[in-house]
Amino acid sequence: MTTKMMGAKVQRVEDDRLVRGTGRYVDDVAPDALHAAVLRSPHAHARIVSIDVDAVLDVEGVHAVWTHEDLEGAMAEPLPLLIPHPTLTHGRTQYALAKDEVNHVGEAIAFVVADDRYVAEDALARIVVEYELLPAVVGIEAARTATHLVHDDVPGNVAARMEQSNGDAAAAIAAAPHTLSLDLKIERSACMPMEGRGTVARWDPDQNRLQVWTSTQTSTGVRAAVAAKLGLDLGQVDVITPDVGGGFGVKIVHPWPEELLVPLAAQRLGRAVKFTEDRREHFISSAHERAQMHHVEVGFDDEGRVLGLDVRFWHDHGAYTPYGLIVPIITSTQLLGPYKPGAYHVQFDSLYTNTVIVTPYRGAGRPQGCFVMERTMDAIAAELGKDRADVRAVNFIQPDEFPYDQGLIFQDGRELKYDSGDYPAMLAKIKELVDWDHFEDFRAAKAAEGKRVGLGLACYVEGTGVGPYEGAHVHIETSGKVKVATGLTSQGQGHQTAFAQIVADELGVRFEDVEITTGDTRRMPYAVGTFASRAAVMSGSAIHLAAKRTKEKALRIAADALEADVDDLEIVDGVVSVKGTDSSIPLGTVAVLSNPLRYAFDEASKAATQFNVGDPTKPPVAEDDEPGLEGKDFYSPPRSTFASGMHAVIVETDVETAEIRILKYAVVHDCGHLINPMIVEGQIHGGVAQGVGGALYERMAYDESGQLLNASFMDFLMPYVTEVPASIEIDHLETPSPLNPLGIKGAGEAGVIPGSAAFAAAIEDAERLPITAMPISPSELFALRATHAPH
Ligand code: MCN
Repeated sequence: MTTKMMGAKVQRVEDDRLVRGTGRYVDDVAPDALHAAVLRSPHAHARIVSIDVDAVLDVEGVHAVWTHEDLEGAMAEPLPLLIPHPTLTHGRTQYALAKDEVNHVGEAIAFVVADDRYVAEDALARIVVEYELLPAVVGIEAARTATHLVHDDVPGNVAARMEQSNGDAAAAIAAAPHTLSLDLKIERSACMPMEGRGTVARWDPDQNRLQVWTSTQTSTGVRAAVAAKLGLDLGQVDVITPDVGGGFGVKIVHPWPEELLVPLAAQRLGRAVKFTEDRREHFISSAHERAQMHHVEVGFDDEGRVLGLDVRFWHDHGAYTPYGLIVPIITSTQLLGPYKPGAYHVQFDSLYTNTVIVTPYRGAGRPQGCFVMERTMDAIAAELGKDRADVRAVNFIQPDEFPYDQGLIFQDGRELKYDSGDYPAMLAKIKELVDWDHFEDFRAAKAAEGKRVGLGLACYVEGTGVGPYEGAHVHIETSGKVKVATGLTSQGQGHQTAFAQIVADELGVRFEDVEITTGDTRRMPYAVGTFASRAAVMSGSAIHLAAKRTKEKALRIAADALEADVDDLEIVDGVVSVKGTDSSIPLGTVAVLSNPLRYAFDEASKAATQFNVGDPTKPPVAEDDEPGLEGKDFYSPPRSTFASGMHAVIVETDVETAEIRILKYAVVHDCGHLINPMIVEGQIHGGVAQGVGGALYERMAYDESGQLLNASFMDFLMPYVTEVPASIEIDHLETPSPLNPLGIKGAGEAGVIPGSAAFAAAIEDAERLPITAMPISPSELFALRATHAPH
């Protein structure tokens, strides 16, 4: 019997290659390419009076220098606004190269192509730009006062105001026996993939075709943007995404100016052209996220049951809104987590500031929402003197209440309806992992040693597997090897392994015989992309369906060859056989038979032999089938599926230095049926590391003039292996999703979501001080101690 692969802890097939340094990234492509470099604004807000590029043209080795004036047609128009929303009345996007005005330090102004990067950078230094400086709007407070405007025609710096409600929250709060209000803040941060952005393009003048290699989360998105902006047919553009050294959201197609300028340069110059982002560019000209301020009003009963919840928040959107309102909408809808408040009202303002644009960063608005909801739960427990886990439990949606409708509209425009989950069971598991009920004994023992410890808990849900669709193509070769293509891309999630597991199970072939290709529009031109923890649900389901289709075809052809009934056949280890007999045929031979060249199967030698005189009245393959042993299918979900999780952390806060040490980190996670628990746990580890960064270290330190003061790894504190918990205890719960054939939910972002909420709770528990803003550093904790009496 073939071993069942779904659910097995299979070692990732991609790692050997990547760890040995034989991965192939965009920068490895086309070593003969010309190099591009970008002149970026040194000012946060300025009008461009003039740009003089004359001195550049004399530089030896320079092939092109462009400003906005050199762009034509659609390239001279602003970049697309990807996800428009009716409430986004003042959406703005940047130009590929700034026209008239710059709105953040790092905005692209001029583009140089030269023999190499050194020449290109030297050439940039010769460009003279005259600026008229304008006042910079930095931070949410400055944006709200609207003393100065980022965009002249956007009153109050408000890109959009949006509200949603389920019930009358104000009335419920007014009538509640207890009320509280909280002000909560999360600072701006960003993802830092090891590989920055990068694009290479080559124009083939004979075929009028463009080939683009780009480090992206969506090859098809780049293809569509490049074709539209350069006035080409989709069929003239191939986008290939080789290995990607991390994306974490920043590589979802924007498209980035360089992803358009590089192909244009390749087309205009007839040479391969390359752009590779450096780390400083990543800080000042890619994207950030997280910065939000929230005001919460909550009304609750004696048990801590939330009767009414009103959340007002302000989202720092940076200089432009390429992604519409996706991040604050996610906060506003997924903030509710596993809970069912009696009534809920939420309103947010999305504000422009003269800082780097905001696009989704792993978790995308959920870490903020989770922070708000979980701080609220802790505040309720403190107010009532109740156990923090008990307060959560009385607010949980119960297992028999699914599907549960939160009465809101999700970011995909569909109803916010949770499909499945078991939050009470999850709470029981996480309590066990950290010995919740005996924590006071632990605290007392530590106190006796003069140490201060605290325990924090945070719960969340995550809408995953968002549509509209993903597809897959499965092809069985005559060798019996199975080649599978799906259009979304991989940034390190282990798709080649997990998807091969799905194929091996469905087709009955050996895992080793399956090869997965992602992110190549030549193989799969129709696809959406890898973001929003959607690959497992979307491509996983499509691959399963395509494999099923291919298997059915294989069985039809094999039945013909073996003169057996399809229902009597089975495929094990890549061999089709008549159950209970020794009559069999390898899948590779079935592939041979599927060829219209009309082969015959020789039962004695178990080989396919070609003959030319077969019965011309008989179809080459089984009735109604197309030739070739392959199958294609697409999967489109009815709505998102809701994964969930709970994290608990135990910290020690140094009594003298306020240093925060992690003593234990535990996770219970439910992403439905697990394809590969080892991969999911790896995803959780990575997410927790980013959660630790967001809670304790990472923030973008802008000064008042809009200069980013810590735009390097010397100054921006990312947790190293020394700061991440050495061991993270993980337990799984599997409540299958009824929305897809494999019963899976996404897992890619889960680890990061509750980080700030859990650490804030643990530090508050250790210190008996209100923690209302994250991240928190030892010096900030130290200062808090000085200004607050412990509660
Ligand atoms: N998986 C599984 N069983 C499940 C669910 C998922 O075995 N029930 C596996 C999947 O097969 C896949 C991995 O877990 O190999 C993550 O699956 P999924 O939740 O579908 O997430 P995506 O593959 O769509 O990845 C996107 C997600 C996001 S949104 C960000 S941001 C992120 C993340 O993945 N960026 C990453 N994880 C990352 N990991 C790496 N190494 N690099 C990034 O840039």
